[in-house]
Amino acid sequence: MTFLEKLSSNRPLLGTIVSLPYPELSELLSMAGFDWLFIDMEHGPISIKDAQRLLQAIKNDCNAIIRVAENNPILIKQALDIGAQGLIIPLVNSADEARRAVASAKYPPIGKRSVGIARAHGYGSQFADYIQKANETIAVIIQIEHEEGVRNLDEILAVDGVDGVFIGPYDLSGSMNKLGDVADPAVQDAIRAVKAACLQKEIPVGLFLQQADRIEAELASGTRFLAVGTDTFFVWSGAQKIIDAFNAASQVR
Ligand code: 3PY
Ligand code: MG
Repeated sequence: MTFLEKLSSNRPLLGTIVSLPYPELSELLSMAGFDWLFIDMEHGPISIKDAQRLLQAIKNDCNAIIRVAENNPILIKQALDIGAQGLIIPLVNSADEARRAVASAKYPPIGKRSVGIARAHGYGSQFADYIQKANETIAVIIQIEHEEGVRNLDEILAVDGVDGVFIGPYDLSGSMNKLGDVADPAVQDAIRAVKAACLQKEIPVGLFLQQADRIEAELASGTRFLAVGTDTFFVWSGAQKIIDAFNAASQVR
């Protein structure tokens, strides 16, 4: 199933962020059972070649969605050409920016994506099939993560071709002068407003959570797709548990 097909079903989707350029990580996390992987090319050291290797290693029915470094047609076409099933475009603050994101992701006549031959096209062997279906099968997810984007939300959500909204709580907190304080009531109010607008317009809304404790509340409030944790957080938190257990045991002795 494509990510877009999963998004249009009623089942909530669980993803996680891959921030390091090791195919073993995307292989392992896809085998673990995540519905989708958020391959992060905005922050961290993943190059386009690394991202292709990450995509090639994915197993099972797990979809690769790439967050590009910025709303830029070159970065967007490269991410799609290596075979991403969807895009997350950071910091979309206006309807014009949303239109630019959609135009970069769609082939003519809808958009301006230029045509090449790459992994997405079976290196040429599935070219005709891919270019015929791409506009309908690729998910364009925009990030609302700035108070300007929240202010312009209605006009952004009216843009044709926006398949989903992914809220970035951390950048949103920064734009509101509360950097890192995602639990701040004003930040939470803004998040609620974005969710409410998306729910009302039946646009799937997603969110990043650092930890699992808020998953239930998020699903109850209508969040349809989650990215929970990051590869580095899994290593760090797993290591921390062992260190804590060791420290507790060695104090007892
Ligand atoms: C943010 O919190 O700013 C994000 O972009 C999370 O993915
Ligand atoms: Mg962000």
